Amino acid sequence: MLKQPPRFTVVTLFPELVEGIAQWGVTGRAFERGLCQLALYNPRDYADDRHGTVDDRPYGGGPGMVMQAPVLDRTVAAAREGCSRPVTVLALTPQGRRFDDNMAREFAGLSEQRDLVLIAGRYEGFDERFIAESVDAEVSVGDFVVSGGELPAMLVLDAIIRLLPDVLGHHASAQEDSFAEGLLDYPHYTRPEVYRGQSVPSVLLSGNHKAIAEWRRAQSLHRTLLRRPDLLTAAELSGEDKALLAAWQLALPED
Ligand code: 9D3
Repeated sequence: MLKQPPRFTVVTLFPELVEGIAQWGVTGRAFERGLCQLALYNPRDYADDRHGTVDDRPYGGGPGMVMQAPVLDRTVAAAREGCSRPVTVLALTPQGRRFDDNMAREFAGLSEQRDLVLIAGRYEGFDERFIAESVDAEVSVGDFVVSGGELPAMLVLDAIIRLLPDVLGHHASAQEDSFAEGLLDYPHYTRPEVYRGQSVPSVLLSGNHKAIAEWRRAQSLHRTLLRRPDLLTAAELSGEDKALLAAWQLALPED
């Protein structure tokens, strides 16, 4: 049996905005190569009046509009029918579980068995009964406010698609391991060798591959210690890593 590629469905009032994920760059290539499929459903097409109404004023008053449950339920039902496997439905909301690398890996793995439907909202949000009725989990992409769920849905999809088998070449996927190790990247340089008085670190020109690997590891550790010390608790650290960090920590200002 030929394995079917994961199907990613996005429910959105702005399908043309989301389409870009299948048209550009690494994710575009993945769709082009048939490693995954994109389907787009517009709730406007499932409205029951001739104006294509999808929202209404909130019960209890207050600002903004709320996306109506019946039209969203009908749209998700149609999205399910477009899939040939069981479906997990995620709603992008500011109240959701915070998306991270672990969740991306969880959904990339899940996509071997199940198709994913992502619901992108506009206005103030969804009628809570739609979430109760049709949504398996709510996902947020971080503690900031954006104008709708489309960019969050694309961000989530991009992170998942990069992890699907064969999407990245062997070279790049080895690189990916360095993020899975939980450290920030080391600095990169290319030509010219001197730029506005700044030289490329000489070790990178030495041809000494062991020295280069050690320098890069130290740079990753140092930058993580200075910029994102919270990551160090979960990072995979060798004895040498820990010795370097301990030495640098002594020179760090206390807070
Ligand atoms: C006044 C309360 N606001 C909630 C924080 C209203 C509101 C603002 C923005 C409701 C929805 C939105 C649109 N945002 C999303 O749909 C969204 C989102 C986000 O704004 N931040 C982080 N992750 C996400 S996922 C979907």
